[in-house]
Formats: sequence, structure tokens, C-alpha cells
Amino acid sequence: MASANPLSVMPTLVDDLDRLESELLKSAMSDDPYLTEIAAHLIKAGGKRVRPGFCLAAAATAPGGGGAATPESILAGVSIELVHLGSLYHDDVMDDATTRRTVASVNAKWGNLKAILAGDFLLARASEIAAGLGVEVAGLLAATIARLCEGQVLELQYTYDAARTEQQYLRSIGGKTAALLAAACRIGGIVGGVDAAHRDALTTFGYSYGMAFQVVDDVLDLVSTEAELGKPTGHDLEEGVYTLPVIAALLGPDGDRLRPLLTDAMTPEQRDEAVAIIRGGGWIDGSIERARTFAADASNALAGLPDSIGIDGLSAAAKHLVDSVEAAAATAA
Ligand code: GRG
Repeated sequence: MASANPLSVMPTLVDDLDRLESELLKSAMSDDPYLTEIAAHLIKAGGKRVRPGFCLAAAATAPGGGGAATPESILAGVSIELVHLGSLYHDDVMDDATTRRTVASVNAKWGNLKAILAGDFLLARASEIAAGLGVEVAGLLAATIARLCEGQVLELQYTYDAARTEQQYLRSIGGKTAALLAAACRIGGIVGGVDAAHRDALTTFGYSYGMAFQVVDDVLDLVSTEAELGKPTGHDLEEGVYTLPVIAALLGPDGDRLRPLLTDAMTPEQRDEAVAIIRGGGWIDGSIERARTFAADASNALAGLPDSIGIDGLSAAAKHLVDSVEAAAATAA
């Protein structure tokens, strides 16, 4: 899903993201240089900045928006990225991950205890910044952190459970991924000063985009190469995370062949066999179609909003996602 940032159709984006980057680094500073180093590690490692980009674009959908981002929308983007970062610090502890954003993960470099605390520190900084943007933003950010936790717990609850349902999967990704993209867009709308119906449309856009984004991510785990993923193809199966194509395959004619392979003692050979069964049964196509529908829902949510640079950016992002879905489909074929 690499290539040029689709939000670049917004003329001030590069400058806005530069300003955001320096605020982000400032937000991770502590009086203790050691904590600062740990807290800034994944910021310096890069990342696509999808969520703050959406926050800026959503703010630029406001009437009269579209010039250089306001200080409030920059800070709103910072608070959203800090929540994302905090969740990555914690997620990598849970998964015992060794790399993130192409560098050593925080837990691998400093250990679990410091990774958890530095993640907490970033979440605290996010809350502090959100509080400066008003009660509504602070409340929404806090509620979104809760939704991330709910989504993640729902995933853990069904780990290695071959009876996991599609509904349980969709609820989990709605919390762990889509809720933060929805909040990024809504908070952008709030700081931009748009009305309630406009905020709701932005929220629906972010949520639907987030659902498509996670379904695509899950499909890529099964169709990309180890070199592209930085981990073996089908790694989610080894972790016991059974995603949309896996759930569909388990309910199909090959389910009885696939089920015995899905254990917490899965060998690399069993993993490869499971991936082959899922891909061979055409189950990837069904999931890609689902992602396409979510991406279309995202585009449709913007249909009633007035033309603006922000809408151009968000529409380009939705189109880019659909293109990446098509590319995933081509890979899978
Ligand atoms: C305490 C906030 C908090 C959460 C605790 C650990 C946890 C609960 C939730 C994990 C949520 C999680 C890691 C979801 C996956 C989201 C996702 C698709 C990450 C990858 O996003 P990209 O591709 O990554 O935008 P970059 O690195 O580009 O930002």
C-alpha cells in the first residue's frame, strides 16, 4: 500500500505535515532524556501518518478551510497519532514483535516494562493535548482509546478459536482499527468547526475507510511475500488470529481439511498448507469484495458535503484504497 500520499492533492499538506512532525516530537519530550529517547523511537522511525493526515483533511472540509492548517488542527492530528503510537507500543509487547516501522520494536530494544510505560506516557500526552482542544475532543479521544482496548480484547478472546464468527471479527476490527480513523476525521471536523451532520458524515467516512483498511491488511497477510511483509506469509494464522478469508474458508467445503491445521503448535509446513487451502478456495476474492464495499461506503459518505480541498484529499485516499484492493486482488489471482 505504498506510493505517493493521496492526500497530496491538498496544496498545503507537505508544510502542514512538517509542522505536525515537529509538534509530535515535542509532545514526546520528557524531563528525563532516557524516557524521551524511548518515547520518540517510533516517531523517528517514520510511519505513513494516515490518521493525522485524515484529521487535517477533515478540518479542511470546513467552509473557508483549505489554507494552511490551523494550530488546533495540527495539535488534533498530533493527539491522534500519539494514540496510534501508544497502541503500537502496547501491541508489540502483546505480540512479542521484534520490528516495527522497519526498525527494532520498542520492546525488543528496551524490554516490555519500559515499552508499556512509554506507551502510557504517549497516551497521557495525547490526553493532555486533547484537553487543550476542548471537552468534546478530550471526551471523544478517551472513548476512542476505550474502543481500541475493546477491539483488541475481542481479538484476544477468540485467538486460536476456529469457531470465530464473521460478526466477531468485524466487531473487533471496528474497535481496534476503524474507531481511530473515525475519531481522526470527526476531531478534524470539530476543530474545523463544521456542523453536526457534516461531522457525522466525516465519522462514517473514517469508520468505513478503517474497516476496508484492516480487511485489506488482513488479506495482504495471506497473499504478500515474506519480503514484502517482513514476516512469513500467513503469520496471523500462527498467532491464532483468524481473519475474514480464514473464517469463510472454515465454513466452506475445505473447512474440515483446514481446521486441524489451525493450532497454537502450527509448524511452518502446516502454515503454508493452510495458506494454500485458503487461497486455492477463492476465499480471498470474497474478502476483497468486502473491502471494496467498505471503501465505497467511505466515498459515498462524502457525497452530500460541499466541494473543498479536504473532500478532494479524502476522496483521493478512498480511491487509493480501492486501487490497493485491486492490486491485492491481482496478487491473489
Ligand atoms: C492503549 C490505545 C491503547 C490500545 C490498547 C494494543 C491495543 C489496545 C490495540 C492495538 C490496535 C492495533 C495495533 C491495531 C492495528 C492498527 C493498524 C492497522 C496498524 C498499522 O497502521 P498503519 O499501516 O501503520 O497506518 P503506520 O506505521 O504507517 O502508522
